[in-house]
Amino acid sequence: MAYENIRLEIEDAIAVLTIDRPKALNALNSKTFHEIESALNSLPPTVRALIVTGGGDKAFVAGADIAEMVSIGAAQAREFSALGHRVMQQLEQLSIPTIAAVNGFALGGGCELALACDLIYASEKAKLGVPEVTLGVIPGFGGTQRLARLVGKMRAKELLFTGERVDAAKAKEIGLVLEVLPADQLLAHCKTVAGKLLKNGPLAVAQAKRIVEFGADQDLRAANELERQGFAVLFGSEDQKEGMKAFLEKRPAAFSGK
Ligand code: DAK
Repeated sequence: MAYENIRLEIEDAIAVLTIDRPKALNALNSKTFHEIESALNSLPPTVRALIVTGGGDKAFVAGADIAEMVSIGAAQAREFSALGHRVMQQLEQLSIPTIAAVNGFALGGGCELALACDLIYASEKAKLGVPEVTLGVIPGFGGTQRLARLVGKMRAKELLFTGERVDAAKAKEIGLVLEVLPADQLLAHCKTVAGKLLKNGPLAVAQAKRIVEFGADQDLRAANELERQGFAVLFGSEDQKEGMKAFLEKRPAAFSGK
């Protein structure tokens, strides 16, 4: 399918989704959100990891599109926010692991997009932040909640109240990104990480993701019950038999995802 504001490239089991509107530093307008939604819906089952990055050499995503938002009213804002939430949740709930390759500015909605991914790696050039208060608003795509859950309430409040950007090193220090890479190595690093995940049982990786995601919002007892159920379900899979047999036979496992 032809897209205007994004690119979806699939190399074997890894898909790379590039938000590609460099003239607006890849800002997210409604059209871009609809294209992301449709790209995510179109992923074939052979894809087992997704990398999200930004087109051009400056930005991952510089935010929601301010030009589109400047004159909207409350009703449209609610619609736009609902669209953004839907897409972020879709990304968060994909059964495959997702990796944000933050190659430049990840501000506002761009930071929220990275936060909806499972793993975040950044280039040395990256700058991250949630500057919405400087525009008289707050993040509208789940960023307040995902940020606080990732870096803790107080760090999140500091970023949200000041609207200040942090560089990649500081982002790593506060746990907002996992690692910082030279710009020309970022994508290759993300593909290497994706490649490692691909060696593992896909059903097990999907369960681990689901249980961390859903468990994080529940009390410990309920979350542990989720883990027990997920653990048991995997024992009905061919992958569990194959993984354990392969170990005992001292050979690499050949997982089928069944
Ligand atoms: N939206 C639209 N256009 C953007 C943009 C954005 N977020 N960011 C940059 N651009 C455009 C610029 O307007 C400029 O366009 P032209 O003037 O060339 O036409 C072009 O991209 C290049 O940008 P600059 O000339 O500004 O580039 P610089 O290198 O000088 O500066 C920058 C880079 C990233 C520091 C700067 O562009 C910047 O500060 N951008 C805005 C960053 C920002 O504030 N992001 C947060 C956006 S607000 C809600 C829904 C959503 C949200 C909130 C509520 N509800 C519905 C309730 C979320 C809000 C946000 O994400």
